Amino acid sequence: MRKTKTAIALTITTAALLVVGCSEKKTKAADPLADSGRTQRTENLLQSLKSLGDSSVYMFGHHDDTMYGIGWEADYENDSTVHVRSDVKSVCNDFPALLSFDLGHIELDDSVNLDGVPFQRMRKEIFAHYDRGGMVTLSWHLDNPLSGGTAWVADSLRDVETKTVAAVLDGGESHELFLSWLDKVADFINSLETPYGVKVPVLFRPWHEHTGSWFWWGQQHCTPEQYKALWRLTAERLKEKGVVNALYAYSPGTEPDGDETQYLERYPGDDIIDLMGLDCYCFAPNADTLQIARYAEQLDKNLTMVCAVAKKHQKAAALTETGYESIPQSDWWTQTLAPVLQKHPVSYVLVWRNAHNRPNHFYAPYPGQLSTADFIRFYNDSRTLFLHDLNGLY
Ligand code: BMA
Repeated sequence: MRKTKTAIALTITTAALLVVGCSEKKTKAADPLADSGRTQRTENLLQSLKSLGDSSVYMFGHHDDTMYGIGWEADYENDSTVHVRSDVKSVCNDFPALLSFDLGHIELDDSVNLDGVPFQRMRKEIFAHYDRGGMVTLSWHLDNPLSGGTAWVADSLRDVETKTVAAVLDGGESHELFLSWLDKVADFINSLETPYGVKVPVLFRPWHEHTGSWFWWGQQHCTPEQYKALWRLTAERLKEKGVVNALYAYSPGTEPDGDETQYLERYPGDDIIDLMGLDCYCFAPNADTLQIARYAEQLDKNLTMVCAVAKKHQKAAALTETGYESIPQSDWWTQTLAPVLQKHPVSYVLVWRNAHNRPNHFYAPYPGQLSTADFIRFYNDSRTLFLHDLNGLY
């Protein structure tokens, strides 16, 4: 039986109600544009995210949740989305409220993303999760358009790769190629139109963790102006290409260390960004208690600043990525993560993927995993929102 949740202060307008009835699917559902030029549902989702920031509850999210998990991979050929598997669901009998997918390699016209997930299946899962009443976010670990390498700067290509942002901007040698890559992203987001005529709203989160320097768009590889221009180019190109169903998330790493000026150094602007976030991981080999405590402190300090800045800028706020690889602490969910989160008005928390082909690279529990019992406690906490708790996000 599901827990009783505190009432969620979500803004629901009649026009925003999900249209999932079979008969309604046959006709084109109303999907009006708001004054912003985006669909009303997209604006409603933004309002819901902001409302979550005014309440003590937050959504739980998991990357690639329904695509694969420990010991299994979705049958990508099989069309059925009815019996979808999820490690999170196997543990608590509910889907995460938020699903996250990555567009890396869509720019190459590949049929599968950098982690082997077919884009066609991703599209299907996005529709399915929307129909279930859940929310979707998309990240983009795209390759390097200048060197042909990956999103991560390689030592052997460092001389070239650290010039990539300059190269993709207007006048740069990779500009045209990069525009064509942005167009592929726009095509994908535009293609998220249900058979009943609704463009599924998504939260797009490119250029993440830029305060570190491991990605080619990282701190040491471009100036603040270039980074901001990269964002502006992205948002403007998607708009030009007719994208009306995307919200945009800014998600630096922990390097600003609670400092607002540092956090905002490369902020592209209130006219582009809808949600301000933070990527902050728990690095504590062997469940070292001191390092776990340090993570909690770091998270607390950073979220204090991020939520204050988001409030000032009237943006939604979230813990856009977190997790403890392999979750070696049995009560990490309720004793480390939740106590910090409940102090901050975040709209959601997202943990990273449960890789099926990379030993110990998982961030959500699966049946039999050490933290399973604690995760169920976390699930039963009235402040955490899973799929069954949602009602009218759009
Ligand atoms: C990283 C790791 C990689 C993966 C990438 C994009 O954090 O999980 O294995 O390819 O994210 O999903």
